[in-house]
Amino acid sequence: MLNSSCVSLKIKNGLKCVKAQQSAQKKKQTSPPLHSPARSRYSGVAPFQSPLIVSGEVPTTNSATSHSLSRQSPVSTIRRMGELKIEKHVKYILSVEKRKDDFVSVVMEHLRLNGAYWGLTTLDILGKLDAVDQDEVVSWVMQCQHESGGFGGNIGHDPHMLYTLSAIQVLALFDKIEVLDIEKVSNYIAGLQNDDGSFSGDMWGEVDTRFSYIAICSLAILHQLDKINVERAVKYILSCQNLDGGFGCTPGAESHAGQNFCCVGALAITGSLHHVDKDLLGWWLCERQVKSGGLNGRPEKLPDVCYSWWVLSCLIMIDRVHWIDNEKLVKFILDCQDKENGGISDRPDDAVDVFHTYFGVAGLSLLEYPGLKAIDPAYALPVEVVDRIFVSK
Ligand code: 3PZ
Ligand code: ZN
Repeated sequence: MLNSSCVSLKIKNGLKCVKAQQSAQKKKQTSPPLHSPARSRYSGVAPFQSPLIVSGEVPTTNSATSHSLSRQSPVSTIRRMGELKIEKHVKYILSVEKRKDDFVSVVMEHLRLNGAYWGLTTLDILGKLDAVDQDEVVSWVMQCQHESGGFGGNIGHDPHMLYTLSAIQVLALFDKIEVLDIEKVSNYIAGLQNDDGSFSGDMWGEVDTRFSYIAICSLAILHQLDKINVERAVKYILSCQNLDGGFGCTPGAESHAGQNFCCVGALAITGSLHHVDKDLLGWWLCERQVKSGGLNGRPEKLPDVCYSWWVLSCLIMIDRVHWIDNEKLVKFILDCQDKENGGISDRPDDAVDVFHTYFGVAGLSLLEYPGLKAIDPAYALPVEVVDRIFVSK
């Protein structure tokens, strides 16, 4: 038994080396290093302690054969890879926001606060956040708060960590964190930490590394990380890393792309990424790219636009984004657009929704598609919002 696991580890390490060599070669040939703030913030330093990179710094090299895109050279990039229908997507998001009683809204009723975060963050990345009535949104968000301090998915719904982070993120987008009773919200979140360092999602107690991320991200934004035991939280997250390099929702659970984002994001925010084997994790992540250029969430599964975010954000945080073909991924995401009515779907020719529109646009932002605001891979908020939270205080 011992032997077989050693053998499989050896095989994996062997493959990993091949992959690393291939990637290094690929990098030499085509890809200049990138120095944008979104990409460099997490190289081993806790951002809330000392952000190293000045916003607006541009890549020093740029060539027509480069795999990486640049916000500075839109014309050639768009000509080569197709066009993001920015105006159509803005219209689509605004129309979903207004349609409160159709089928999508009925399905989404219980997670409306998540939906608001997806839609509003998309608008902000597209430069159109001012198209919504800020006071109306802020007032509605605050009506979703429960007396416990947590937020429900809609007015009158039970509080849960999932909606509490969305509430905080939406308020951060509008620079309205100050309307919160920070003591109350952060006590709600901190109260959900368990003795082993893990977090439950609500009072009913389901444990999942998703909730570790939500707690750490929320408390970091509120400057209240000292309310929890960060060391134990990190130790718990590390105990969820598997031999294949990926992370699961509890110790021993199968590696999954979404869970990787939560674990890697939480480690990035707490300045703990030096604890992970980045080559091994990077190997699992870059194996997610399939022929069409899209990324899947687990081996043998179909690609899906939302994995562009879960996987790509991790690769950027661990500095391995050059291990996948960026240009093919851009093309896959652009192929998932509804070019007539706006919106992005999970894969080409499926029905669009707000969730995949957000993750598609956010993925393109991570890939530095021209004309989009940069998004932070750990906080999943525009870099300028994150800078406002951490640099100015
Ligand atoms: C979708 N939810 O459980 S859900 C979600 N999925 O609430 C929202 N990729 O059918 C929308 N799949 C669409 N608008 C899908 C959010 C899921 C993720 C499903 C999905 C996405 C492939 C199958 C879980 C953050 C929060 C929640 C999730 C993930 C991350 C659905 C199906 C499920 C859900 C909602 C609607 C329309 C939209
Ligand atoms: Zn999806």
